[in-house]
Amino acid sequence: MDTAPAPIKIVHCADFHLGASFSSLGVLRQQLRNEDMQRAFSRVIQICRKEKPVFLLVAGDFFDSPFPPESFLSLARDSFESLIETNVMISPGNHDPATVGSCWLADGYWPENVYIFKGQLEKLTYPGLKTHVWGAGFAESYQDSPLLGTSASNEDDFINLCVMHGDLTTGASTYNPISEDMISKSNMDYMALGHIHRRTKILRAGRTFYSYPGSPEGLGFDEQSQRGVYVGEVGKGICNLQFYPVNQREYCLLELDVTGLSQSEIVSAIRTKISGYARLEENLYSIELVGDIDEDRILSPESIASFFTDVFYIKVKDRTRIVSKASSEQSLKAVFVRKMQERIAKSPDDETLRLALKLGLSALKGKAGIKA
Ligand SMILES: [Mn+2]
Repeated sequence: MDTAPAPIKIVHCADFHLGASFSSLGVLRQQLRNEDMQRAFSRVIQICRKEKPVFLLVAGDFFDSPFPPESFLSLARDSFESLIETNVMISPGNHDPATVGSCWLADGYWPENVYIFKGQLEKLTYPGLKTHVWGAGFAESYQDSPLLGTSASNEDDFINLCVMHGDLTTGASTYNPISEDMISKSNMDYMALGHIHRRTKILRAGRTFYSYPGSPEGLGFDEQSQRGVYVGEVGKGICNLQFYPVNQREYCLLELDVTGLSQSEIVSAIRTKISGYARLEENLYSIELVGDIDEDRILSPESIASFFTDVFYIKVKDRTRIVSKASSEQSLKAVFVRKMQERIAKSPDDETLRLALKLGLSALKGKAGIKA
């Protein structure tokens, strides 16, 4: 009599983007962020050494490009090779597709325990584990037609895992569209997905569990909070995965209403806000100053930021509204203020517009050289 297969241990990661550029942070910090990426990846390898998963499922965009820097390439190869008890299953994504000449197609480069899905859906069978591992990979940067399709349906008593990079959507996508309906019809036990950088919980469609673990190290201020991988057991109708954080730093996007505050009050309000973070010196902060500022006040984001040399990175952005008594008047000054505020509203990132408004106001107020 057939017995149900025993649950198996897996680690699921995605969207490392190793080799990504952090040039907006400056040369020194870019180098340090590269080291962070290596350390976050090495954390995952440490977790694998300790937990000894049967499969490490890598759901795409492992590298930021199909031609990654040699340092990341050899780190990946040597690390994977060291996991002697683990099968590393890689599904290339839209950033690191298995194109001709890509690292994924390099002859004899990857160790024996690494399997790379290079295109359409495939199935690998592990009879001893009563497990099938399905996977597909991007062969180009775009993939309009679903790689999952309907061919995956399988009714046997094996555990069915699937690793894939794709876009969870109800409509079309150029990044391998995957709908809940397709997941539900796939009859997989677990789908290890990548592409969406914000972590999901363990979700379920029909009898299929699925998740996006998100990027294990944040890549920008739209990738906040703790980040990591999923670790645990999956089986027939069983999915018991835990989130393990591996990120080295956190991106923190904060907003501060500075209406009525002096510069020193702004500085201490920012200090209070960031002191809520456990490793506050390690993080990257983007502080947006909002609220109303009187036309006579000069707000200097650079000078405010200079009070925080103890943190890894801080950027202070002026998003305040300049309030001028002239706005309600019928005068040249009033027209100038209104026109400038319209332009600032359209391009809030353009610091020169704010400066132009302030300089214009002081010029109009000063009436320099005009005799009464
Ligand atoms: Mn990605």
